[in-house]
Amino acid sequence: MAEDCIFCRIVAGDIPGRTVTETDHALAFLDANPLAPGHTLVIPKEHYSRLNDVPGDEAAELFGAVHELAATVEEAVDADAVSIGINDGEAAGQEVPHTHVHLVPRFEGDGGGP
Ligand code: DGP
Repeated sequence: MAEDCIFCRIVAGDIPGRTVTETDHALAFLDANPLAPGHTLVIPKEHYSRLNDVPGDEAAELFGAVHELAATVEEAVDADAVSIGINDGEAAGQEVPHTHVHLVPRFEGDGGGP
């Protein structure tokens, strides 16, 4: 755990996160600043800054959770599609340096996305 990491603090239960689901090594919770209703973040529970820092087995679990959740998140808010993305590094727009996958429900004509 990184003491000053907001996502590590959510994993630890120190600050509230609206959990969607969790596995041994991955946690999914609702984004506090959603681009659309149901915007979900999926993170490794361990602190890794960038995707490439995540060990392969934990990355497989992370993307297994993404795979399972994509349709669930879409259906939960009656969306038409879902955008799945990672801002991997500051220059890519990563603001929270604990790697995370965005699942953003999309609606016909919404013009949005990560
Ligand atoms: P990115 O720019 O890819 O690093 O996205 C960071 C996302 O994290 C952004 O959509 C807002 C979200 N976020 C930031 N702080 C918190 C928080 O304390 N709780 C939750 N649930 N989401 C947060």
